[in-house]
Amino acid sequence: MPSIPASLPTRRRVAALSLLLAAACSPVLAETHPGQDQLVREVAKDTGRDPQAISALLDGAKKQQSILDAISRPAEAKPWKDYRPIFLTPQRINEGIAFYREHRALLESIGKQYGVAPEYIVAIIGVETYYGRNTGKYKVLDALVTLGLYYPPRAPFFRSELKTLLELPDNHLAGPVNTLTGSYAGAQGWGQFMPSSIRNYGVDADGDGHIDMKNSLPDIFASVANYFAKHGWQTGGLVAAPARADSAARPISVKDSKPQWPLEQLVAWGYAPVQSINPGQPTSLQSLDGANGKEYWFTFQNFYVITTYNRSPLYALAVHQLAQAIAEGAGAPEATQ
Ligand SMILES: [Ca+2]
Repeated sequence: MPSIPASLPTRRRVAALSLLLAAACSPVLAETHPGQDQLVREVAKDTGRDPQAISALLDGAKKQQSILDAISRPAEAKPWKDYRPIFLTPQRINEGIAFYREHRALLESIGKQYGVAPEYIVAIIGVETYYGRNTGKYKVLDALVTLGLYYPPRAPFFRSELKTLLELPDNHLAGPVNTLTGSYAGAQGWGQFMPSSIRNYGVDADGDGHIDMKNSLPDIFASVANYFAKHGWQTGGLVAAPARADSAARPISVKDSKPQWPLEQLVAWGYAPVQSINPGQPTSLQSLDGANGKEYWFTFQNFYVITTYNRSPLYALAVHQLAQAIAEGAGAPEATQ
């Protein structure tokens, strides 16, 4: 509370004091969600928007138990042999090939512009949303309010995403904030971008002044390509390649998929490439339980980039294999691979 200058005449001091008291004593409206008022203050300060309008938006959001249940479920720890068949189905491959063919000109032009092989753009949206079919049924605002304000284990991350959502300019979203739908984690559109990814990597590729991750294919393709490019995708670089382990191969476990040895080091440890690869190529290794036993994969920078989209190496390998199948089926240009 600000102090009242002592130099004011008494009458005015009394008036000022009663005003302050009135402000202090006015009934505090209970917030709909814990921490809502503080969040509203922050968003209003950052954006200059009307706090009442921001608060009204949040008042309309609902904490949903189904979202808390979904995020609390133990992480799927499927082995590769059970994970791969979910994504590498004939239907998903064939639809990917048809999708690539249908949008070939746009995909290849955007792929070229960003230096990203277009089949990986298609594979990402194929794995994330089945080529835009399943973009999620949860209200994004409910998802981020629930996880940002009612789920302490991940609250810092999701509260920050909620704040970003509330601060995004209108022309970064597919519609009014309270109408958006997405995953239980608040990811939106064909590429399932979180609000911070829309802010940092979203692209208005069709030039209509609007980043629309749900209704504009140019925006969707370019945003995914831009995400990859900004995370270090190497144009024409390798993603993953099968390896053979000899019986004395040194067991390798890696913390993440960042390439950390020249290929020849892994060769010295007992892993041999099946195809010809530059011995100096920065490489990492994945050992997976495949349908026919142990599988070994050399992985490279572009594999690591896919894991920045989703940290699971199984996800990255599924995207890679789907991309390869689509490229082969659709006759993607080798120049961009
Ligand atoms: Ca646009």
